[in-house]
Amino acid sequence: MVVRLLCRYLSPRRFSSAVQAGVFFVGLLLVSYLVYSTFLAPGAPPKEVVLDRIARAGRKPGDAYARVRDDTSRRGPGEQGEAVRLSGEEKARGEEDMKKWFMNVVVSDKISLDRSIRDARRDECKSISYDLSSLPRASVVIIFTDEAWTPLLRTVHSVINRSPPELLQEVILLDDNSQRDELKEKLDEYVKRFDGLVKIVRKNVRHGLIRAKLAGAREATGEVVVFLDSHCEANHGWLEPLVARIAENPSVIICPIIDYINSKDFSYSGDPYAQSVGGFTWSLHFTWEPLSESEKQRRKSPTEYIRSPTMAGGLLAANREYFFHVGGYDEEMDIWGGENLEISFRVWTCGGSIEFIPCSHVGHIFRDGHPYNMTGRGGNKDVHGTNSKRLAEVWMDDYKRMYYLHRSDLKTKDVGDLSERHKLRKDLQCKPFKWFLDNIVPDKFIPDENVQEYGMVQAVVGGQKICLDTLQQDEKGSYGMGIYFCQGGGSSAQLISLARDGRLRRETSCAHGVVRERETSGTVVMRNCREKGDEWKREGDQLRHANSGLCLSIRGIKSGEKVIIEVCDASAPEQQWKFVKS
Ligand code: UD2
Ligand code: MN
Repeated sequence: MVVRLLCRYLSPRRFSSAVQAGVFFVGLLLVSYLVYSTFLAPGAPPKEVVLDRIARAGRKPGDAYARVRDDTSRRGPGEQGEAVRLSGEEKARGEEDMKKWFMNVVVSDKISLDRSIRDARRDECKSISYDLSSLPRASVVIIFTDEAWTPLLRTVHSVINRSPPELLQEVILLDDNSQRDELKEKLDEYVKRFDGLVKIVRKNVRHGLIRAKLAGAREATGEVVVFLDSHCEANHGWLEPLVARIAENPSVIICPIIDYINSKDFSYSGDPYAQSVGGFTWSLHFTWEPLSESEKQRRKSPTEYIRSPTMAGGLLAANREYFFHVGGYDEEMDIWGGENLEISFRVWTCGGSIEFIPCSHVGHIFRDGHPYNMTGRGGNKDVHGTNSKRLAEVWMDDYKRMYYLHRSDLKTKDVGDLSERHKLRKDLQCKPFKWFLDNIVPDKFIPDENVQEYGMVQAVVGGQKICLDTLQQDEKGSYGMGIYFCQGGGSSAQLISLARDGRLRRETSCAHGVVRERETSGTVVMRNCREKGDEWKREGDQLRHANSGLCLSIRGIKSGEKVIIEVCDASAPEQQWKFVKS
């Protein structure tokens, strides 16, 4: 019966022309082949996968891979970006993982590689429509060295699941000399399911993440190159706004908003209203800073890009030609660190810009340590330091002195040949670092410029030189300012400025006088200068705290203890302070 019906249906008389018949039969063959290869062939994937493949048949590589559409009804460990809690023996194994991997791999292994996560975008982003056919295609480069299996593959799955096929040229897995067998043996087999969309490039010499990114970008064929760390999850609609912005302006280097994936329980937290931008410290570390007033004013809509002075480093997208035109990365930087500030200073001063795209979100597992060997070439145990010296020497002009305040040990250190990077800077006719300071980070405090006084703040009592000193307290939080024997040699723990505005401060922390009610002396607490910071006045050699009227003093305190403020006494040697250079 079925056969008879089929024969009748397929009878040539039904076609008005031979061409139509031909098209029909070719189509039928294709569909039968797909049905066979997917349903009947060994290891056939599930039905949804097959239907999706059929729907996409005959298009670009990888299109036959079923992209899992996020499903708010998905349930299971970690679905919807929820935390996974372990107990018993698994919990113990998970805790071991934290020491080895700095992430809980037991938890990761329990979560589907296609897990659902909540859309982290604000509503205004969701209603933007993109003309996919006219946007450039992107190569997504994921670099890794001995990454754990499931976090690495979840990165790949999330990229493929949440990128429109029209925009995804390829995914390049750049293996930076991993040693684990599963990464060497099983990965090639695994990625076959992506039907040519995922390429593996292996380096049999450890490159370090900077050269690894360059190597990945050199393999890329898309007009846009996107870099990701190997423990990310791309969020809904992450790719469209990135490529759209690059299409609009090819000389921008842009970053998605980096959402937080907890390394212990893998919960995903996205902030739709995230408004932080990148900054830096003079010791050349990356910092998060609040959005400046001027940038708030400039932006016309909450979906518009945010100009950022620097970037965190891992997650970025660029027009591939522009990326290389503007100098890629410094090939001589090793293993980890420094390249993110280098590319930031370079792009801004050489005519481009760094932007964050609020409608693009990607989650990243922030780890407390590095699960791989951090030693660079020649046994270098200080790759961040030496990489940063390269950037300071090439891009910061005389302001490199600020870096050497923190790292005087590196002043004479050989960090390799810099001539190519100097030449790049000259060829691109990049602006001086001062331009960057004046125009891109006008609020950045420069401890020795435009200040009333700067140096070690020294009192001499009984022939002994005593200086204000941070006493190695963490400058990130607030802490009581101390005193210590003067160190000389430009020890950064003792360098303090009396700024134009009367604030007694360091790079980011400002001195507050703290006096309890009805008391006539108090302490000096350093807090982030974002909280306004008290005013201090010079009176002769005294330093008077304006609010309380008390003076900075070391009466009755020893080296290693906290400095005080007390009733001013112009004749007390404990209250006479000089800013000295060394
Ligand atoms: C941050 C960046 C990272 C990089 C680094 C500074 C984010 C989210 N991450 O550190 O991309 O800019 O700051 O240099 O902003 N890797 C290699 N070879 C190596 C070392 C690392 O391929 O020799 C890979 C590693 O597997 C990972 C990526 O490089 O995929 C970044 O390393 P990380 O995750 O340890 O760096 P992270 O996030 O602390
Ligand atoms: Mn990372």
